[in-house]
Amino acid sequence: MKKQLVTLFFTGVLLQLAYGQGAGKALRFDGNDYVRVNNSATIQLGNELTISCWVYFPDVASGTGQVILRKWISSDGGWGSYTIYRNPGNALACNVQNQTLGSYPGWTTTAGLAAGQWHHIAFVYRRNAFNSTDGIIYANGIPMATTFDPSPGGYPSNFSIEYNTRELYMGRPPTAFGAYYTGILDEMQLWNRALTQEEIRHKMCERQPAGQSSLQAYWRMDEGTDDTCPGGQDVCDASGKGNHGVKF
Ligand SMILES: [Ca+2]
Repeated sequence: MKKQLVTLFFTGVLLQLAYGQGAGKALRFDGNDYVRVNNSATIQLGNELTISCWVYFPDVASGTGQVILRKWISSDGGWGSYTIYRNPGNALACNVQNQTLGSYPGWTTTAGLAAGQWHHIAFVYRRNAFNSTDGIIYANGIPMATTFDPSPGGYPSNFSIEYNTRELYMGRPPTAFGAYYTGILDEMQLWNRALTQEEIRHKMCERQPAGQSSLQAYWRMDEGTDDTCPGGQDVCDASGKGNHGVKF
């Protein structure tokens, strides 16, 4: 599909210089760009998940939460199954939600990430104790200190992440709040299990083979040219699960 905006372009040199991982190109979001991925059973990650990617923030964010990634539940995106935000001060905020229960337990890092350099980030959630220990946010393989907010709806023992057929978006906020993401993303991975710290530290610098049973989506963002994925889509899923995305 031909939906490219000129403001959505590619970089790659920075990443190679910064980490030498040979990750090729990345996707830059200039504040009105986003990627849409249609729903599939494989991106409904269950109640145990890991979301990881490389980020580059050009500055220190001051405004309301920028959406790095969110799988929508409601039609306006006000509810989302799982979300990663870039918050003011370049703090990271992650949550999981159940709209029916009115529950959205979330974790926010107490420190922000430095602007002008690459970081590897990961959000690991495992429904287990129904308290703060169920979520961990890593930066560069190290767990960050977080504050936990069980939400006004609480984090009840019947909590289950709510999933439906709504799309997943990278960069796009809900209609009513938040902001478009400004920055670069690369090597976004969705797993339907909680990776260990050791796994995160190993995988952050290695290319993942396709066909791993728990790797549900893997956007390497190396395409450089639109319409090159199966179905004429733009952001190819290298997991083998077919969750290709379209740029807007
Ligand atoms: Ca890449």
